Amino acid sequence: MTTEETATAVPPAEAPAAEAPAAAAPAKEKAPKAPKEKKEKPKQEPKDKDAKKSGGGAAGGDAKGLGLKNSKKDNFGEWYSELVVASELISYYDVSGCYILRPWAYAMWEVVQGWFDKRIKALGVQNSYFPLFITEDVLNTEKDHVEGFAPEVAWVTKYGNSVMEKPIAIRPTSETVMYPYFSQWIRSHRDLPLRLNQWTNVVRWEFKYPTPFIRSREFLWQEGHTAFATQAEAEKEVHDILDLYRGVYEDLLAVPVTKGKKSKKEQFAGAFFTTTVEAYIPETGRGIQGATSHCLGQNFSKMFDIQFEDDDRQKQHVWQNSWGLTTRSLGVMIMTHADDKGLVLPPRVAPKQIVIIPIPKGSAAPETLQAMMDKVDELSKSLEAKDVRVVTDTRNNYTPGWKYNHWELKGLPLRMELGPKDMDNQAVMLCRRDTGAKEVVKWEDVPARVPELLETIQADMFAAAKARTSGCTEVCHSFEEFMAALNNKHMALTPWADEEAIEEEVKKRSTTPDAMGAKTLCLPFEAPPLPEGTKCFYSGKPAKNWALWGRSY
Ligand code: 87F
Repeated sequence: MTTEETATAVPPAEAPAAEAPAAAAPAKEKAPKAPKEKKEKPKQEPKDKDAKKSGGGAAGGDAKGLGLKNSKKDNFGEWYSELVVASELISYYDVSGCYILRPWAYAMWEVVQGWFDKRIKALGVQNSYFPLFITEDVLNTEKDHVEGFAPEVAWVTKYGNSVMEKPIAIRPTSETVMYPYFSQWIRSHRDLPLRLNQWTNVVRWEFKYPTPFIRSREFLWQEGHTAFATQAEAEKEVHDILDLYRGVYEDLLAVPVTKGKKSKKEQFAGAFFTTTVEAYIPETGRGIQGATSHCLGQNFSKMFDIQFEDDDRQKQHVWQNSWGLTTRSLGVMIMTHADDKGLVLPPRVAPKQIVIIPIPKGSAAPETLQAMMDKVDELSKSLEAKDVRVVTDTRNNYTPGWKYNHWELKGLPLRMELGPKDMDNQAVMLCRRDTGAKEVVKWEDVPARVPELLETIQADMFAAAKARTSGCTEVCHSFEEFMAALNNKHMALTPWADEEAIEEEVKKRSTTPDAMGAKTLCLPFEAPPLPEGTKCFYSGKPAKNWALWGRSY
């Protein structure tokens, strides 16, 4: 059991809360263009109010008892910045574009890691670790592909007071780090497939406006790098991994994504082809790349001389893939589900899935109080035995109302209340974070009902997000329809003749004084039929496939 307990006794619901203990926030937080973190301080509740009705006021909240000052609908950017700090996911840091992932955020990253790691190992991938630093010479082996990215590479140029003889790059990605060793380790077909992954940080000195999780100069990710004897094996893996990425988003984070291929213009320059999962944020009307799985073909094996001897003793270049998923996934999940009261976490990724809050009467006799506390303990243990992640909040210096707001801000999928009436009825009240729906459950039914309800919440959150995204995707057959969809903050699904020059033109023509141009997010693998004679929405030429377009992050 995890408990937020600071003392054994619980305060009466109708008594004003005592002064809060100091919150963990440091005194000074530099947050360039972002809200300052506030010290957590429980609001005092009126004496005569029932705890269930009173607002309390969450950490960083306002007097009305709402979790956040900004609203998701009216000022999305400010809402998001305020949310990630108030819910204790992020602290701003004095290097611009870098953020501290606090335990609440890191615990979710660990869930994502655990989910994905288990599955790639089942496919035969092994974890390893390669160094953070890259010499200039090695980075330049891949010059053609690095060129476009060069402005983002960070360099170490000094140690102590001395200037480095040769500056050393900090990895923005590890192709150039790993592939020289692939070349050494792969000799014969018996050394294949070689399938490595690493969980690391990377640094890309971006100049676009940074956003916690979504775009930061240092971020956490996994990068998979694999080598095969045949194209068929490599291509199979590209799709296996892409489906795992879909699983991370849809099955774990309850975020709908579209699987597809990147257009030639949008794919990784070093790739033979790039596949992607694309998500969408309705409030901003922008698509966002969730993760990518590349088939590199033999491009890198030719550059890095990675060859094997086949059965006939013939030398052949290996087929390679690379694939990556970052902490951005958490940002997309947060943006998708959170509301004006705070985070709304899908049960499967929530570090804690249910909070149990006792609500004793102020006048309760010590035995009555003890009986309630014993029940909290018993219920908690019975849920933990079912692998439910439980926290009990028996702190006596916060009122129940304040606690409700606090745990709503943190996004716990369920709250369990246990008051004097519930004790009499041998029941608890369960309250859903996603819908606010409440239900009374008998004590004996709790261990079965809670896990079932958590799965229902998970499914309902995904279904709701999927319905929102589907409602924001418009099939367009002309540029006029296309612009109307974009201006409606929607994505456009169009028949497409797949011409790079046209994609450039569409981007330019869809750029307005206050909105960026649209690009292809992907050519979806699942799309409506494309009857013979269907014309490209822009050029009028015969369409080759469907393209999903949108303004994007
Ligand atoms: C930034 C600086 C230098 C992206 C960069 O997508 C190089 C690069 O190569 C760079 N930003 N990329 C492409 C990364 C390709 C690939 N690497 C492995 C992935 C997935 C994981």
